[in-house]
Amino acid sequence: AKPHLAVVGATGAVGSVLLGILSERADIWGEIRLIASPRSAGRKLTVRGAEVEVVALSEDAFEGIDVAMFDVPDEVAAQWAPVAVSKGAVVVDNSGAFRMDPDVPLVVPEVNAHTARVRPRGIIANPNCTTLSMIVALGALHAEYGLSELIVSSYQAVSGTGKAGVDTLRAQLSAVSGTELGCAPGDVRRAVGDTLGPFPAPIALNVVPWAGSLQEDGWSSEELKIRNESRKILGLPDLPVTATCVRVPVITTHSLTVHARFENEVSVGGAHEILAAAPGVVLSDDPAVGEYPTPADVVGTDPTWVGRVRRSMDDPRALELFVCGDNLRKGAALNTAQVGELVAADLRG
Ligand code: 11C
Repeated sequence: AKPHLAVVGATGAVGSVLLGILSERADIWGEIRLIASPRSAGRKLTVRGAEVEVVALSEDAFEGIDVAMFDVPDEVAAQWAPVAVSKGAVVVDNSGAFRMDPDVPLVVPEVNAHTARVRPRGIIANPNCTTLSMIVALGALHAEYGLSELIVSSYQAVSGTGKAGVDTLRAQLSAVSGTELGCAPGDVRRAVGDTLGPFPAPIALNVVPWAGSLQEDGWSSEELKIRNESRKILGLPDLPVTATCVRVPVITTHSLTVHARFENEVSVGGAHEILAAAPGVVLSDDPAVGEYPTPADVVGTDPTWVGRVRRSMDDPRALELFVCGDNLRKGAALNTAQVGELVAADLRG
């Protein structure tokens, strides 16, 4: 029999992308039950071409469910994932609640699929979208060259903060469009007024060196997630990792510049071969004809796109890369769907 699936948080930004992805991929599921907060219960959403009524989150909602995909805030996942497990489901959780728990695997199928089989708590965690936007490409290079240090900067899209971020950018873009704003000190701030939404500074005509919450010594939570999650996924607990996270006026698709140092000497030709052959990666690297990935071209696609591959001028063991990934697809919903498929295969034995 086909396993039954629950999507918890079906009405959210990632949840709705997930329903689209489940409708496009091979149909391995029996029932797909849609679960959301009581306020969304009764709404009808389309999945696999059919309308399905959303049910309210409750213990009973997990009755008969084999796999539950969670796309909800950390505190909701922390409370309800164990409930789903107690009802017999394996949970694939896209929140930050369980990622660093040593008894919860943090899985990216192209990089560490084998870790999904050992899940003492019945929970598998899905990484943060910024980590996910680069890790498939890095995993492929690591497998060949042995990663020894990572320095990254992110250029993160506003949909990483959900609908509020997207609405804020759209509102601010209309406030500044067709004007001369952006050339005099303070004029963008005056134009956007108090419509900052989830951002600490204007996001239209601007870049903001901040994502997430303030942690010790001036680091942001997002920067620490990149460090901790990359180490766990790659199985390199002592890997030196430095990240600087920046929000940019892009709706969807995170980008990163990457300085990756390896145990062994690298070459651009070798890196090209590895990346071109890596499942889930597209190499787009011919600057002579303007070929490199940009969010405008990558949005809506599944792979991790890599361009601007260079060997560091002063270090024959280091590569510089520019990487883009759709933060709502591979960065969230697609990886969740892929991990769910691994679990389903496992359950079928
Ligand atoms: C952002 N990466 O772009 C964040 C959103 O830990 O899953 C995802 C936060 C998380 O703001």
